[in-house]
Amino acid sequence: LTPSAAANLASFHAYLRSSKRILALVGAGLSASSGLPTFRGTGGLWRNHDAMELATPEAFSNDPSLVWQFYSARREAALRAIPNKAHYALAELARRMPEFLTLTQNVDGLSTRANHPPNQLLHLHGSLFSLKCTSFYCDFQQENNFTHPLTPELAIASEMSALYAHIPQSGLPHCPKCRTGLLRPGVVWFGEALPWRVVKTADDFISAGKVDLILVIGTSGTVYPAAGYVDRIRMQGGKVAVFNIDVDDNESEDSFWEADSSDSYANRTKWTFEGDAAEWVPLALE
Ligand code: BJW
Repeated sequence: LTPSAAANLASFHAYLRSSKRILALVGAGLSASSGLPTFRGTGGLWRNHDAMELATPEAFSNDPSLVWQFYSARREAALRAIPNKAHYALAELARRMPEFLTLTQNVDGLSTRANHPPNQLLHLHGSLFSLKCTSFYCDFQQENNFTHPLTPELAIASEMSALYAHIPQSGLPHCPKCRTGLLRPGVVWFGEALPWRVVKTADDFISAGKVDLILVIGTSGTVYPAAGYVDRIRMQGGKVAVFNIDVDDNESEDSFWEADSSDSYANRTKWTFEGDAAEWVPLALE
């Protein structure tokens, strides 16, 4: 470590030790070193499709075969991936601190697999391994379905494969309850509400007392309402620590971590740890 990096880390450690209530907001960069691609920037394309254009209800209704192949490939990649040191460090912090909560935007299940205490882990954007029936008349929902592939036809949708073949509706996952509805992944697409229970639990945590610190790990902070938690904590007087491989890039996009110049408000982005989250998070949380 350079002397300035060591001083930054020491000042963070001192504040961490004095903090009682801590939030972590995590995103795709947390799982990057486990080999899972992020959404934006390099690696944000799947077979030449912008991942953002596949994560919408419109994309699913226009081309469920394409969208299911995207999610099937991601289920496979997530099942093959293993949690990294940052997932474990967050799980460990949760065990040490009862008033610590991780808000994850990730749907890959890696925090759970790192034994993060489940009552201190909120999945803002659902899970690749949840399924829901799309029929208006059916309420079927299922969690922790790790079957892969979900249908024999979806076996063609491997992360490795460059092939794209249209799968007729009959070859896509169907609801075991109503037997007619198409199933969809239990993730939150653009324009959809986040699970209310999850939002309520996060809100209750924030209103129960001042959050001293928010750890912002591997997220571009461009997707709301998740990104809004950073400002909410800052407005309460809490401090912000950012862990990102590319801090400059995100600043230039007018992201939240170097809020505008002048006041003490901006000063509340206190620490930036530029580099791989899998390296910095364990060092910072030890
Ligand atoms: C590393 C690293 C390494 C890389 N180490 N770092 C307010 C203002 C403007 C717009 C809105 C607003 N409120 C709502 C909206 C609309 C919309 C929105 O936010 N749009 C913006 C794009 C402008 N939001 C919504 O639609 C949300 N719903 C909603 O608001 O509903 C309202 C409603 C209420 C009541 C009824 C009905 C509706 C829903 C948002 C859902 C987002 N879903 C997705 C897909 C999930 C499923 C899937 O996985 O396929 O969630 S989109 C995608 O983005 C995914 C992610 O969780 C999310 C965030 O991305 P993340 O994790 O930050 O990844 P990246 O790739 O962006 O960044 C990675 C970062 O890691 C980078 O910074 C790298 O530098 C860094 N990095 N390697 C450390 N090794």
